[in-house]
Amino acid sequence: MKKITMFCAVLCVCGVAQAAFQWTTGTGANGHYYEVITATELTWDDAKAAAEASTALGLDWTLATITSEEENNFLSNALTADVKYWLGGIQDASTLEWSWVTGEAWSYTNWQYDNGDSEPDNDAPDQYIHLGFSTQGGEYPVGYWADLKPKERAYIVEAVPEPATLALLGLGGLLLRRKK
Ligand SMILES: [Ca+2]
Ligand SMILES: [Ca+2]
Repeated sequence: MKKITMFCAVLCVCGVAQAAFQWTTGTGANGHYYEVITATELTWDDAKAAAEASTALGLDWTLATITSEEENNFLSNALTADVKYWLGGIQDASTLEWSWVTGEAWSYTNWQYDNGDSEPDNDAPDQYIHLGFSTQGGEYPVGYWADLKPKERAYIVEAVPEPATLALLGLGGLLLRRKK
């Protein structure tokens, strides 16, 4: 948690962000904002919709994508609740190809592999990645991925700041709610 800069989104009137944090230090730091939502568990589709409807910090949010080992470690270290989290990964039901909701390249993966029971097991209707997290270890060790049945779960969202938005935040974010 030391590497996480915490922000209090006091200007957020709706959407998901209540305590977004930014990845600003360490190898691979991308400046993106993230929030881990555990208070309201949603289905993957509803979590995706909630993320994309958010206007928190004046940014465009999506379900989080993990495209490097560093990002995987950063987010794993940010998790505190012993639950499973939706990420923005989805599998094509016919081709079984995986993709990120953002269109980012599908390259880095960190699928769970435990005693010969490997993920993704493509066991329909498992089709959405979750970032496994358990303080107990075992079936879903911290930071490992699995495709999982689309029930209600916690989720992680991500936003890419724009330079203009950062400037506004530097001024206190007072302009974020100005009328269109
Ligand atoms: Ca990402
Ligand atoms: Ca599975």
